[in-house]
Parts: sequence; C-alpha cells; structure tokens
Amino acid sequence: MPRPGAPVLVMGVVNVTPDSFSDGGRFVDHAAALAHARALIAQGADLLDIGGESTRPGATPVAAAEEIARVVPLIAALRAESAVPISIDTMKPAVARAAVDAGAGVWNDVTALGFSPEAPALAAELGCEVVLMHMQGEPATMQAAPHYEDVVGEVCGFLAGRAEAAIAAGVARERIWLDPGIGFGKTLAHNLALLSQLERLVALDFPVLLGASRKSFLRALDPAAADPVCRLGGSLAAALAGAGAGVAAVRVHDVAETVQALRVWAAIRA
Ligand code: HH2
Repeated sequence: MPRPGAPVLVMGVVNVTPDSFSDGGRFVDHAAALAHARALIAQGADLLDIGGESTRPGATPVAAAEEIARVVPLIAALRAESAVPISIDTMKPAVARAAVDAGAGVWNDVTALGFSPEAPALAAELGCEVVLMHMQGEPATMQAAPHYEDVVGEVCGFLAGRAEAAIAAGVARERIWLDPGIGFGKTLAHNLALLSQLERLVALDFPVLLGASRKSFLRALDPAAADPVCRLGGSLAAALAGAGAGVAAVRVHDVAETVQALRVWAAIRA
C-alpha cells in the first residue's frame, strides 16, 4: 500500500457473509460478491477488504474452512483479472495463509495478531502488510460494558505494543498499519474521543486505517439512521475527520461517494 503523505486511500468493503451488520447476505453468492468487488474497483477503490466472517456485536463465529471457502474463490477470481491490492479481513491464521496464497497482500486483523500465538510469526513468514486493529473484548460481548480510564491513551498504548510484538516476530516495520477499531468495544463517547484525537494515533508514525463507515455510533447521533445504508452522511463526516487528522486510508462501504468527498476535501486543502 502507498504511504501517508499521499492522498487518503479508499478501502472498499466486500463482505462475503450472511450476517454482516450493513450488507449481510447481499454478497454471499460468488457471482454477486465478484460483481460487487468489480463495482467498487470501478468506483475508485484503491484496495478491497474481503471478509468471510462478521465481527459485528453478537456475531456468530465461523469455522476456518467455511471462511476459506467464502473468500478464497473471490480473491483468486479478482487476482486473475485485476491488480487491485486485496486485503483479507480475518483473525484466523489459516484463513490469512490461504488468502495470501490466493493473492491477498494485506492481512487485516481485528485482533491485532492476538487471536492465536502463532499469528505474528505467520504474518512475518507471509511477508504481507498487516493492519493491527484495537478491540476491547470479543465481538460476541464487546458492546456489553466497554470501559476505559483514558480511551485514546489505552488504544494508542495497545497498538504500539502490538506493533512492537509484530516487529519482534519479524514483521517489517514499514508493513504495519494501525486502526483504532471504531465500534469495537466502545461507547459513543469512546468513539468520539478517538475520532477527535486521531492525531495521537497518527503520531505513532505508522499509517493509520480508519473504519467508521455505517457504524452504530452514527445512529446514536441520528436516530433516523436506523438502517445502516442511511448512514452515508455520517460516514462521510467521519472519513473527512480522519483525512484532516492525517489517516492514510479509510475503510468504507460507499466507495464512489467517499472518493468524491475526499477529492473535494483535497482540492480545498491544496
Ligand atoms: N470494521 C469491521 C470489520 N473489519 N477492520 C478494520 N481494520 N477496521 C474496522 O473498523 C473494521 C474492520 C466491521 O464492519 P463490516 O465488515 O462492514 O461488518 P461485519 O463485521 O459485520 O462484517
């Protein structure tokens, strides 16, 4: 992936899952997922994040074999026809390995390589880029009672520690990205604190990925946005806040609109 200082990259989300919070079930079918991925590329996505297991609050875990069966055919099909960088959204080493073998170049891990002890060494062996995301607790229960003394300090401290662990296991420093994990074990106040102080995460000097698209905290600010697809305005506001703070990439469902918003934002700044 290109480096910060360059324009903010847009990572388009392709969920090959029956139960993702905003688009669950729409792209489980291989042909539908491939068509969606192609559409996101046409809309200007700089890279695609492909996931075969939902991590929404309360989601049911999926076996590695099932996850591989969902994502690998899609990654292979995309790799055969496009040079777009592909990220695999998984916490499982077996899925990451299969996805990288099929052509993914980024391992996006919501557990920051903490799901199993062999994960950091595997990331080093695969030689791929790695997104280390912060989450308090586990998807099944993470929104029950999130608690922090200092959410921004704790998230920055955790991610700095996970980056150190990855480097110690042999992952090249320049292949590491950090992500505050908006909505992963966080209240509205926690999410807003992180979004308002993203500069502190950027200051750790790793590229930062921000994923706020369509998330529930947007509904808390606009009760009319009960349906995740009605959260485009809020998602764009969060993406632009990230751009202003210096994030390197945003992970979004609405690629065309985000590309346009970032283009206008960049032109104004220039
Ligand atoms: N958010 C989701 C999933 N993966 N990865 C990173 N790095 N950052 C995020 O904020 C992030 C992520 C949740 O969104 P989505 O994939 O749309 O939903 P689900 O987990 O229900 O499939």
